[in-house]
Amino acid sequence: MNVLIAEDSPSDRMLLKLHLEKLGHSVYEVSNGIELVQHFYEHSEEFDILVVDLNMPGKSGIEAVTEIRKHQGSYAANWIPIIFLSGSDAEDDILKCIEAGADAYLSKPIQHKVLLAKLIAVTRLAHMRQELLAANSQLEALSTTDYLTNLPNRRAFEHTLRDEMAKARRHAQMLSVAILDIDHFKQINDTYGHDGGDLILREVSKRLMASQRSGDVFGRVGGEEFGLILPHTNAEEAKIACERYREVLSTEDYHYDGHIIKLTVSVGACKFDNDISQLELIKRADVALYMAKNTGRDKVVI
Ligand code: GH3
Ligand code: MG
Ligand code: MG
Ligand code: MG
Ligand code: MG
Repeated sequence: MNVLIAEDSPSDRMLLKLHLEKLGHSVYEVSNGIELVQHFYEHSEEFDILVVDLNMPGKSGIEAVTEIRKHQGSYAANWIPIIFLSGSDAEDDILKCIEAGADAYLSKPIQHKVLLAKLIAVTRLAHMRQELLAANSQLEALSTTDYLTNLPNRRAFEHTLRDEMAKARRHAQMLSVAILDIDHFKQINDTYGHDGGDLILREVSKRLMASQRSGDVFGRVGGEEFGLILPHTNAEEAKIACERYREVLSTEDYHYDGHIIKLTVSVGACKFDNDISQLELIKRADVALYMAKNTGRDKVVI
């Protein structure tokens, strides 16, 4: 286990570290409550167990642990096992520590087997937390990834767009957005079946990814529609980038079940302006796409 210990007394800290290392754990040390909160927030998921001294200058163990447990919504913080450490055997102190969010209480001087026993108990909790964190990140991946193409789905795409728009505003940077739509895709489905259509969608995603300009973000935002985020890109550069993606997708034939399939795509793009909303930005790209569709397809309109 990776154990973060917070203890202000250097000699107690050293002793505790020796005990823990003897039991095969990796130890990281801080010397007060302020450092504990800060270090834990920055590396929550790297630690499995916290061992916290009750009395420390600046911020006490109880204050620090109360703060950590209040970090609502973070599984990493809510479920980290915490062992309190104190020179006091007072009933009130034991109760206060557990109430603040500790899972075990250990009095100093440390008795090796008592420490071992408490560690065995909280290691069970630590394993449960690890499973919770893993399940949570799996869920996160599932809820943001399009299962057919493995691209970010619409939700993830819009989330990234929101972040990129905020960045562009904050740093006065260029940004463009595009929607790329396969032309007459319905015909492909009608001719080769839904499986043929699916294969095309996967192949289009693959070719997009293979030709991805560094920093560009793609997402599958509709059935046969892909969203493109082009950071640091003005309208002129967006036109060039989108033309390149259009060409990449339409130059080489696609192959399905012995058939040779040709396709083209239309792209509507739009540059970001400081006072534009996300909805409006997408709408403008959509209007441009509509123009591309109505003026012959197989083109980029910006
Ligand atoms: P346009 O050039 O105007 O874009 O014509 P289109 O045929 O591409 O557009 P339309 O919106 O008429 O048809 C899109 C089709 O995409 C209809 C829908 O059944 C199909 N589609 C949507 N999602 C999927 C999918 O996941 N797999 C497959 N195979 N087809 C899909
Ligand atoms: Mg102390
Ligand atoms: Mg289409
Ligand atoms: Mg259509
Ligand atoms: Mg469409």
